[in-house]
Formats: sequence, structure tokens, C-alpha cells
Amino acid sequence: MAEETIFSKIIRKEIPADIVYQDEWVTAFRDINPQAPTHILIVPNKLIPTVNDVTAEDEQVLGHLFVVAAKVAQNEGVAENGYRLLVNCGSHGGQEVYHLHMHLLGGRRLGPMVVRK
Ligand code: DGP
Repeated sequence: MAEETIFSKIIRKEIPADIVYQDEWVTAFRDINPQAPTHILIVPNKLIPTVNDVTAEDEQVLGHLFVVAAKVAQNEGVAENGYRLLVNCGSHGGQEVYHLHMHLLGGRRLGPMVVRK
């Protein structure tokens, strides 16, 4: 059984976060350390630690993450100019919180996709 992270507490509203969208499948809230004018995390309510833990059972909820991303981007006013969706996996991917999440970044022209070596 995977260990819960702070994101489970945010989803259950046990600790505060700026939640911009929630339904029975996913929760979206503002990143505490924003890297762009709009920086929102879209998280499955179910704990899936990393992309490595994804199974066929998760197809519906992971597809729903994109549906919610599009809705949140509209609501935030970044849809027209564009934005970036990002999922980090594991230590080389730079994942800090082991509850799978999609970053939605926008509101300015973003730099290159990865830092060049
Ligand atoms: P990642 O590196 O992909 O695991 O991104 C984790 C993000 O989660 C990071 O951008 C900061 C954010 N974060 C960590 N703890 C909290 C928290 O308690 N509240 C909120 N709103 N965001 C958090």
C-alpha cells in the first residue's frame, strides 16, 4: 500500500489549498511555489504514486485529467495563448511529491521544455 502524501490531505480538505476545481475523480489546486503566472496541479483523487504505478484501470481517470486541464485552462484565461502540461516521474524526472499529478503552466511564454545541459 503506497504511502499518502500531503496531496491526499488537500483532496480531503484537511489542509488548506487554493482548489480551483474538484469532482469525484480529480482535484485541481494552485501550486504553492508557482513557476508561471498560472501554475495549477491536477491530481487524481485516488493515490497513484508515479506514472510507473499506472495500470489499465486508471485509463478513465487519467483521460479525465486532460478534460479537466482543458476546462481549467479556459477558466484561467490561458487556453487561447497556450500552456504546458507536465508530469514528472521519479527522481530523474524531478518528482517531489509521490502522488501522480499534472502541472498546468501558463500565462507567459515558457522556456525550452528541459534545461539544456
Ligand atoms: P513535482 O516536482 O512534479 O513532484 O511537483 C510537486 C509540486 O507540488 C511542486 O511544484 C510544489 C507543489 N507542492 C508541494 N507541496 C505543496 C502543498 O502543500 N500545497 C500546494 N498547493 N502545492 C504543493
